[in-house]
Amino acid sequence: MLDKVVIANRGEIALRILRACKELGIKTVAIHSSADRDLMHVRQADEAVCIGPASSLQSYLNIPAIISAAEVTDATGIHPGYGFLAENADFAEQVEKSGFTFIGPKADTIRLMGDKVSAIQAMIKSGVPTVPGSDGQLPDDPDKIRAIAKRIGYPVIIKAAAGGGGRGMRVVHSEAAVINAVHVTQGEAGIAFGDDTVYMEKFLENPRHVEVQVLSDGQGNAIHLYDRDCSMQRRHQKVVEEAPAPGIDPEARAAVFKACVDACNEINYRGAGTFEFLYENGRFFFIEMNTRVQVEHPVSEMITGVDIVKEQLRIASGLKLSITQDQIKENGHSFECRINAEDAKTFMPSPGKVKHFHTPGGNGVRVDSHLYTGYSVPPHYDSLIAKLITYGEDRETALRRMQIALDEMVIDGIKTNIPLQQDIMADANFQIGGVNIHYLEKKLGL
Ligand code: MV4
Repeated sequence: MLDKVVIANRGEIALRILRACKELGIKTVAIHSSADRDLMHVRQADEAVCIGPASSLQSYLNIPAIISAAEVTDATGIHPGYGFLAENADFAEQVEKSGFTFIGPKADTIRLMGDKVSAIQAMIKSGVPTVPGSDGQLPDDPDKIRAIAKRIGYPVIIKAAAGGGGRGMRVVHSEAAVINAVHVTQGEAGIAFGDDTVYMEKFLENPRHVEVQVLSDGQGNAIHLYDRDCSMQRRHQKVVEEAPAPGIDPEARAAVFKACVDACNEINYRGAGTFEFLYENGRFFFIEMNTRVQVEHPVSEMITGVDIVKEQLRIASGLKLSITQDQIKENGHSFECRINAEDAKTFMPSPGKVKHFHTPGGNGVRVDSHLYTGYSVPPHYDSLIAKLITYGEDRETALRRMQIALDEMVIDGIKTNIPLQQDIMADANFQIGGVNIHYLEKKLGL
């Protein structure tokens, strides 16, 4: 097992990783910016190193500073969490070249999935269903581009190969607009990512966002932890997630889970990963793969009993998965509400001092949060301050528990989106289940 791990992140996920390390008897090093000295996990880690000023670029994104911190503390592994450097293949490569274990996939795998064109091609090869599209980089010849769009059928969407997560995309409704849209997307991608490669897909008008959690030890053992529905989002920021995705045909689910596991074995995937799909009219269409632990991983833990972060640490230690597929049973239902330090109506960030923090509890309630009374939420980073997670033997029970937990939760001193979450939990269509990716923005009148 890894001896000592640098936690290259902050906030709730740093605390989540710290707790998993402690359970496994792994020593911990918190690295933090000068604005983050008072973070909960910094106090609780075995060692702490300040690696730079508040600005993320000079701290949590500063590769040499992070590797130096691993060197001076004699750490053996580095866990990147999510965001920041978690899907930066160059970081993973430099970590390994410096003699440390990167707790995640091999750099080449991160690179393969970071380029959405090569990711889609790998999925096609492994039998994962993809969106009808160019299945590769678009050619330069305008006649060929028009022919591809005609075969796919309008509307189509032009996406940057180096994009993802909603960046670098453009919808096209007619042949008259397609060539210009390709050129504009290429231009933007070249500036934003330094790579102007673009590809084309059929634009799905009203899909749900359903993703599949996998774990694979890179030693021939890959498993899935079922699906999550993350359709409740605004501007590509997820607001509520749940597991399993409700109302999906059991045969379609079984087929997509098998395809994801087969793909992990085919590419010899190592670590935790997520296959992102659009789901429309009973069918799954792969769009991207995330090669990190995700914010919403707890809902999958709740319905399977598997500790995803501990499995990440085991896999990185060279151990085999501690569980096989047939030892895992999908059980009950789980929701996660992301609690953000922001105005519930305007979504403006609301950093500041937490005057009082009271966490909800009771059967089936989990709170993943670094907050405590007296803590000041700094203005420099993401506004996620807590994840409120509930479990129930069925969806109704988990949802009711979430409503009760939201009512119990007290965060005084700063604004939070708890009122928005209460509105969503009371929404009749959300309660039925299976709303699409546009639902929340429409409800909010955007
Ligand atoms: C799409 C799509 C419709 N059709 N691709 C946005 C984020 C990125 N991961 C992919 N995205 C989309 N790709 C096709 N072919 C609609 C979206 C999309 C979306 C996807 C998931 C969750 C929220 C979204 C919000 C707007 C658009």
